[in-house]
Amino acid sequence: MATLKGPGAPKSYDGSGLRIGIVHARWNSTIIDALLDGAKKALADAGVREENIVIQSVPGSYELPYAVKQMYSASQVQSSSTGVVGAAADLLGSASDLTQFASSSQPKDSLLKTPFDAIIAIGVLIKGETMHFEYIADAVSHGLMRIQLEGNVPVVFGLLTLLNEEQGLQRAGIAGQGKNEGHNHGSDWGSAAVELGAKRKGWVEGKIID
Ligand code: RBF
Repeated sequence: MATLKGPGAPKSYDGSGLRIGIVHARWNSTIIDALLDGAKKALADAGVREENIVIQSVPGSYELPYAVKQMYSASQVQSSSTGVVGAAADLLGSASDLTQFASSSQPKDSLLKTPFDAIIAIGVLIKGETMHFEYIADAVSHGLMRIQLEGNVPVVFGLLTLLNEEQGLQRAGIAGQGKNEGHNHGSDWGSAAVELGAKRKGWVEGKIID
């Protein structure tokens, strides 16, 4: 039976001018690796160039919010020849949407040094016997939301909060004997990053892109 769940048929957005960051945890790496592959494939399918995808890993999901925040700051430093923009962004916190400083005259096919248009945070939390799961899931969810609202950059929520390993295999599309059952949510996250990145570029210029 067809399912009503999920983001629906994706509209296509042009990712060729976008720079996307991915930060992923290394805990539960089999599931992480599949999700990462799914996200990268969706980015490539939307035209995001490989050299404009910057990937960084951290030990566990708890490290994701801080790493996302610093990755974004680093990209702002890179976009400014003096490094002042990134430093200022760190100091200004919520007041900082400094994308207007990015060079918009760069050709689409070059290596971008602009601030990330979106960042995908990927982590896999599996419930254990203690309360760790609840604390980490809650802290990371709130942390990532805070970064996107205060930092003014789309942060895609790629955190799976699972009751068992099987749920993760299903959500990474690697369940079953053939390791190909389920749906890879990483691919949705890649599409979401391109859509939000493209829309954000419009919003910054006062345009509403459908
Ligand atoms: N990190 C994850 O990304 N997924 C997990 O399922 C996970 N489970 C953890 C369970 C325990 C008991 C502990 C102590 C840590 C766990 N972490 C997990 C790591 C956590 O996100 C973080 O990297 C460490 O606590 C260091 O800050």
